[in-house]
Amino acid sequence: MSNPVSLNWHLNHHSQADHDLRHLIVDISRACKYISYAIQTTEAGLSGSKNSFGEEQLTLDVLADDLVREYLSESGTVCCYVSEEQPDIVELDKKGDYTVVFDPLDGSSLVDANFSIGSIFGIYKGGDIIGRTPREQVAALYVLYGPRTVLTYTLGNGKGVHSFILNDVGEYTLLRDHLGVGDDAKVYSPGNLRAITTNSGYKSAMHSWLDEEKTLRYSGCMVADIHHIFAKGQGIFSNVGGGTESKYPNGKLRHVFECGPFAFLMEEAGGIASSGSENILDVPITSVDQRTPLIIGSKNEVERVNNLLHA
Ligand code: AFP
Repeated sequence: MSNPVSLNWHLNHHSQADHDLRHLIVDISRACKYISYAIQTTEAGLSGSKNSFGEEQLTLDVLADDLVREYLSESGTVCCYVSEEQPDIVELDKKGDYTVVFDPLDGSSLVDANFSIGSIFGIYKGGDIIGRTPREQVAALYVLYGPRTVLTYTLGNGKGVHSFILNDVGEYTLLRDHLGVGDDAKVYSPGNLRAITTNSGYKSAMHSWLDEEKTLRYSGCMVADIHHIFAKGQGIFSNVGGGTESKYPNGKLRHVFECGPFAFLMEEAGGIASSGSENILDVPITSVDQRTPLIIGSKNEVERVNNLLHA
């Protein structure tokens, strides 16, 4: 029996990642292995914030943030990072070449329901990300903690999008390589639907999906919902805003940690990500907590929804 392809081998031989970037991605994958284990073994979130001895427990999102920080600190390749759990940019190793942006636990409000959740990462070369765009990422990856744990990464530049499964002995082995997303969508995944009360364009998009009898798949965790598009090779996911008086006028999602990394992965797979008016990869980062509307997935469907949003 031939050996399965490991993540490290794939980064090295297929994607020809440079030495530090390869080690950084492998270090991130290790942190996620422990996050996956913590999700399987802790009762935090499932049982409330106290353990069986009545002691306060760390919530899973704080635990996940600590684990990622620990591995990034040890890697020696990271000059700074930006986490959805931290208010500011955190400086690490002055000699490090990379900035890592991440949401350590996306979908944390779903933990008590035992739904799938995930982690999202974008990697930039150099220090300051303010004023730059997500197109400048040199890698993006996400880990989906579902019935099985799956990691998907890209280095962009035509090197493809590849998925790995965490096996029973704690190794990531190749599941599917060169994931592709076709131009037309049969499946839709509409987030922040509360916006249709004040956004007539979004309401039209929703009605068109119903009229066309497309298939609804929506879990409330964007990692799981966008992974569905990569797994099926088609689909559309949206999270757009309502009027200026609504709770999320720009949609609920963060540009830096959520929209940017997924846009980088989606474009590499042949799909596209839009803010409704611009390619997400070209929307400049003005602050770490900036929100952007997101319409992502099969090209023709994203374009059709953009037109409805502006009609
Ligand atoms: P939580 O991390 O608070 O659970 O939020 C998850 C999320 O940011 C993203 O993963 C979902 O797609 C989105 O929120 C769900 O938004 P709606 O509840 O408005 O559809």
